[in-house]
Amino acid sequence: MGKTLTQKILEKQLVVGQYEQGKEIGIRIDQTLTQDATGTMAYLQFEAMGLNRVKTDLSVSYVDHNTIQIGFENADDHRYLQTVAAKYGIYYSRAGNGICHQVHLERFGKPGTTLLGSDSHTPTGGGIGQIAIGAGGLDVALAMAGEPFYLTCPRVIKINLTGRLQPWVSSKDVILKILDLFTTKGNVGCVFEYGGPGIETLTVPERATITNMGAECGVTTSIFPSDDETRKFLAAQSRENDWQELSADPDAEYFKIVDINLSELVPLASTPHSPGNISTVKELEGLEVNQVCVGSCTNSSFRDLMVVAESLKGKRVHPHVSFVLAPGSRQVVNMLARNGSLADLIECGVRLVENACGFCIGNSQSPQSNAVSLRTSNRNFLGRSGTKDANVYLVSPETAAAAILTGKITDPRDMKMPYPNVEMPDKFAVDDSMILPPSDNPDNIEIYRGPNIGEPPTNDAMPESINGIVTIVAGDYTTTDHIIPAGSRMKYRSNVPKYSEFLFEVVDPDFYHRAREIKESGRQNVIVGGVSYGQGSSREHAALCPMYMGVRAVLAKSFERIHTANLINFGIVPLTFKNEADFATIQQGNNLEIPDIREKIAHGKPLQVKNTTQGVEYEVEYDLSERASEIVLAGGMLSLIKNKA
Ligand code: MIC
Ligand code: SF4
Repeated sequence: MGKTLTQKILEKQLVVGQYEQGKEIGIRIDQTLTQDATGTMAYLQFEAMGLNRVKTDLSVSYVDHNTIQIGFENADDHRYLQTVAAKYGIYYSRAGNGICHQVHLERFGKPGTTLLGSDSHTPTGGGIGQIAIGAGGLDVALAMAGEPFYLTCPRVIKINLTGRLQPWVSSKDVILKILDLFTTKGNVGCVFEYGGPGIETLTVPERATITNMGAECGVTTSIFPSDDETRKFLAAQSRENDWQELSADPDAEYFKIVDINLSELVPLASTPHSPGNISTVKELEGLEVNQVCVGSCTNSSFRDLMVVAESLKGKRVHPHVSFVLAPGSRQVVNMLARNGSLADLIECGVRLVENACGFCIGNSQSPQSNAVSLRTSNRNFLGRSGTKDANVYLVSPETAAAAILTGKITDPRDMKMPYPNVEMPDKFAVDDSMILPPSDNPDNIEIYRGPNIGEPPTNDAMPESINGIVTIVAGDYTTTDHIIPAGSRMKYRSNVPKYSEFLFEVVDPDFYHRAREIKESGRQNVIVGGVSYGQGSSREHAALCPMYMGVRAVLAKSFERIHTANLINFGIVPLTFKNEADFATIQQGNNLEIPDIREKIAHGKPLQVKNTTQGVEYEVEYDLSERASEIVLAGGMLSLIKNKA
């Protein structure tokens, strides 16, 4: 039987276990990336491991999230990151150089290798034929220390592309179609592997848009073969030597095959407040738009911004629309400047902002109250834009361009404009001067630590029994943006006690006070969640801050992959209801006892939960490998490492 591309790469990298669907495996990681918002904690954890240098082939530290710099905290963190990178053998991409995923694709991504990134959109690298996976910062720190990365050996789903995209329909519409088919839940442990004749019609940046936003389906990663298009892209980035041809065997067996005919796709949009709520643009037509934001790691390539620039050339932004553009990288903006498109955009009335995450993470450009905001980014969770009652729609650059001109949601195919034919350049404007290599004299580097940097907190071992209180009953699809907001709060990422004050701020601003009271009374906090708990980002603070507040268990209907791993890494046990109907019996403030939890997890025995307030008792389940049980019982990975030392 032939092999999928995923299997070929994972088998090559396998260091623990056997390639068997559903089993835990450990793989060697070739490359890592971090960004500043998750990176400070990741490097503090790396430092705590006591190594002199990273053990990966390549590690890159990007600064792209917290670049607004209101107050000293962000700039101090950047300086910390720069000195750590210089000392430990890490490349440092300075603020202003661009968004980690875009820059990594341009300058470092290598077909056939593995990349682990402390950001959930790391699968962008799948566009170039890399197995690129998002993870919590601690897992990335461990990978930098040469440890294997553990994952569930995936079920590989083939997405078979046929046909060709029609004018004004683009790769964003492909991934929105996939979100429509697969939704944001139920895909844990899967990989989307693309194939079929349609892939030849897509360039690497278009493929990367698709693999980037596969993250919203909750898959482990997404990957395209490495073919002649990949070679051309790498050659245009002056990196043809990094190319190798890679594809699945023709007789590879897949868990499932889903066909998508590109020729039949139409412009689509995610409607508020989930990337999985899909409508056609036609269905939304006429809705007045207040803001259009173009950029983010999903849609900020040269191709995407050229489509927008060409569509707007010689025209003016609609008077009711605020048009914001955040280019993906310095390379992209440089090329737009050189070919005159930047001037076209400025003439049109763009509000040009830094090459960074910016609006996408809600640290700037929050729209007005009740706004309709069209964005080319990948997440429209409640409150993420910084304006809680805003309605954010996720669209393609083409649909964004139409709304910039008309002030309404408009099907771009009806604009009666010629479709911009953007050719991929033979040579991109390569200039790595904003990527600083590590120091040749690491001993001379002193690490800078501003007052915002605290020690990463650790946890105590799991108690014999849990005698806890339900601090919150969170609903279905609770995302990490609900658990701990980013935006203007993100500057406290290096200061866990302070950042913890904002836990569940968007949905329940009193959470912190209740949790503190319970913790101070010597009881444990227990979080109860619905379906797909922990969707979205990789931010480990969604586990680290609850841990700091004394949360010991999360009991949910189901969990998403990265968040589960983060909970385990910080000594919080993820439990699921054996019978989902038991969820309805729990209320905030109930006493929950889990007797003999230590002993039972250690021996893999079933766990009983007693709700002594409601007088009910039932079984809950957990799916922990031997390795994961050991971590949870020790009180998290750092405690385990300390115990072993
Ligand atoms: C996001 O898009 O939500 C983020 C901000 O990039 C996060 C990482 C973070 O919270 O720092 C992600 O996607 O993992
Ligand atoms: Fe940055 Fe947004 Fe991409 Fe996250 S999704 S890495 S915040 S651009």
